[in-house]
Amino acid sequence: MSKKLLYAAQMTAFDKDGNINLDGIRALVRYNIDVNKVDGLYVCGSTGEAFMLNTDEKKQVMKTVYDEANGAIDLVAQVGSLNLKEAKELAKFATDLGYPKLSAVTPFYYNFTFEQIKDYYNEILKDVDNKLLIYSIPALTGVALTTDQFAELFENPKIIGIKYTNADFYLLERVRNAFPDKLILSGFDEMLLPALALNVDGCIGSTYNLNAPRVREEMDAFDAGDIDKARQLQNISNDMITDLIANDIYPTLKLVMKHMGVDAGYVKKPMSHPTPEMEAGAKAIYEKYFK
Ligand code: SI3
Repeated sequence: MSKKLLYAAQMTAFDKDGNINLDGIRALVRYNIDVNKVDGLYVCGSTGEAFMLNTDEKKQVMKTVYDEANGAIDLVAQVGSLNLKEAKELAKFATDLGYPKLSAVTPFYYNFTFEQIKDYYNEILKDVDNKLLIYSIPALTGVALTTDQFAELFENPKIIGIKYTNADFYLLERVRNAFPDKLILSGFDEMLLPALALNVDGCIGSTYNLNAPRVREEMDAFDAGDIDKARQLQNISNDMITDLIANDIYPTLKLVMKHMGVDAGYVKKPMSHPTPEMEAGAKAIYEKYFK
């Protein structure tokens, strides 16, 4: 078994009208535990389409995942929101449920100053007894924290690490070396191998819902020093990720899951519902990489 941690980013199943489908969510959790054998799930993140959910829906997702996992794996609740009151409410909700870790995306859209970002994290954590991973995803938020800024955020002892979804490997090297005791989880699935080389603790990603066994093998090969094998496996994964992105990744993840026997339903609009071409593309991805 790999010493590196493998987390799938939990998807949210919806019906055609965009209502959450709790049975679909449960089925996804079961698959990740029983078949993918992940170490944990990242709940209500980008892959969970959480930025399109209302507060009550986020709570239902968190509770459903928590109940279905039943203590079998680690769980991280992403509670970040532009509505700080909501972020605090979700942090308390997830903590009271029993989530062992929280995460929060850096606040985006309004070009917040670093002082405001720092205040946001400290506020989220003020009234909860829990730990938190900073969710850093500059390509979507426009917020690119520096090593010094991470250091300032880590002054809060409840902030234990970073979900690092960033292609800046110079920064990753700086951050890894500056904070050897922090938990750093790589967020771009297609860049896992270079992130492993920089000594991340593991990974969180959307494509691990489908591809976890291959990724576990890659991390085991890396740990065993078999870099050629790890590179070959990353190459297959990246061919698959390229095909997923070309076919529209969010709906296609769900379409491929269906071929694996898990009905994950639909994505939520304004994301696209599947066209016949997309369905054919998903079938081809399943047959090429998973059969
Ligand atoms: O749910 C989450 O927040 C994630 O795990 C996000 C994760 O970093 C994914 N990024 C996005 C924007 O969805 C990746 O897993 C990504 O889908 C993958 O690397 C393909 O580009």
